[in-house]
Amino acid sequence: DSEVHWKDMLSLENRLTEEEVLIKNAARQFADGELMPQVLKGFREESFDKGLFKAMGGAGLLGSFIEGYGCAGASATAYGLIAREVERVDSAYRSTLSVQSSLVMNPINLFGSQEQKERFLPRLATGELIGCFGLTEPDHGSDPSGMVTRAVDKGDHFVLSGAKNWITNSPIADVCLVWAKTSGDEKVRGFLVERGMEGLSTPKIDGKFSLRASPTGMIQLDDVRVPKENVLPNVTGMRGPFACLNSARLGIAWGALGAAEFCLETARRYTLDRKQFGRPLAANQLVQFKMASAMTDITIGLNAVLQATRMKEAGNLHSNVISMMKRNSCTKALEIARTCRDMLGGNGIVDEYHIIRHVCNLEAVNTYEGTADIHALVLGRAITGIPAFK
Ligand code: TGC
Ligand code: FAD
Repeated sequence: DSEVHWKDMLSLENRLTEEEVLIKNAARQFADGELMPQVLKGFREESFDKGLFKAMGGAGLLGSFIEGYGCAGASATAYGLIAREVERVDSAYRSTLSVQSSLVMNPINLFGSQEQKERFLPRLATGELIGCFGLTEPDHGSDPSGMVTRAVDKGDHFVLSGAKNWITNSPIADVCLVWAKTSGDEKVRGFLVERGMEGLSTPKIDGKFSLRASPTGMIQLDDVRVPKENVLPNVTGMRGPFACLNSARLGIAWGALGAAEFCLETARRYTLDRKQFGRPLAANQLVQFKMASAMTDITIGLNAVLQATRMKEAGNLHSNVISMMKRNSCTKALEIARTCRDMLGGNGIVDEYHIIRHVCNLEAVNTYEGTADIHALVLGRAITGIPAFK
């Protein structure tokens, strides 16, 4: 029918496997049934129900691309489809999913010892444990390799000191994956810092106008003693955190377009129903033009990210492509959300219509995991060979 036609003009759905379609449908059902009913309260009151982790885990959404340890072992595309469905509701809930799956479970799976995998992965998969990822510091955001958080080798343990800033879910996390430089060799390593370790504190950042439905905080490390069995043994250098970001950024590239799809569908319904000057708003050329542009960006964007996740599955995806996808999806989604907000007039700024919430959220999504401009510079380096950020 015509509705399916305008929503999927390049037949993306036909290029999904049967399993991916099932996962997508299950994620949609979960997002509508479990997330949508609580999002207004979550955003208004900056509240987050920890039970959400267990619900996501129960639905098989956490670490979905990992084999074993209670995870689904599904494709990279399936992970993207889950992100798309969850972010239709709210970017903060997709953030929760991204951090737990790509930034905490993924590095433990890729770089952890067998003992670490068995100790952490099954409970992170069920949502019994909550993880967070500490890379950004107060003085190092876009340039994380300049980090100053240090780990001093004391024989059977390390002593960690420093601070991480802007950390999704740090205030409620049971385990914080902290990236720090070890004294002596000055190499970056990953440390699994557990709640209860002396000297660890995770204060919440207040006053956010974006991603209010998930807590963001700091990780403060005041001479925290971390046993050696909590160091990720199989990675050193920035390759560690960047491998995590490559996975998360691709999920965001799918997810942000999910938010844009929701905004377009809402604006379409609204402008078909609302009449001004005696006819539906949707009958105006200006309104149709805006919706045509939004639909074009969403369709092309989704098909591009599908191609990228298929390249990842085939093992030939370069991180420059991930930069292109992350930047394109986020800037386009933000622009679409703003335009759709405008099409709802006064109602566009009311949270019950949801679009203003997506606008506010997408501002942060456009900034975190590498800002839109930083990803442009990555592409600029690919084109010219000159790293402009150095
Ligand atoms: P530099 O820091 O000099 O690079 C060091 C080494 O890392 C390699 N590398 C990568 N490897 C794989 N994939 C990538 N995407 C990589 N990017 C860099 C690089 O090749 C080098 O290797 P080696 O062996 O030569 O030492 O970095 P660079 O000069 O290559 O890149 C600079 C820049 C600006 C691109 C990078 O620093 C960057 O991406 N900055 C943005 C910072 C960022 O994304 N932070 C994210 C924090 S986490 C977060 O925001 C979570 S929000 C989650 C949520 O709530 O959903
Ligand atoms: P800055 O690096 O100070 O950048 C400020 C501005 O300057 C930006 O517009 C940027 O594009 C521009 N800029 C910087 N360098 C250059 C340059 N060389 N040339 C041109 N322009 C430049 N981090 C984590 O580690 N874990 C998390 O879980 C996490 N969650 C987050 C959640 C939220 C809600 C937010 C807002 C951030 C989160 N972050 C997290 C941090 C995020 O990754 C950083 O905010 C981001 O990388 C940008 O760093 P910054 O905020 O320090 O900005």
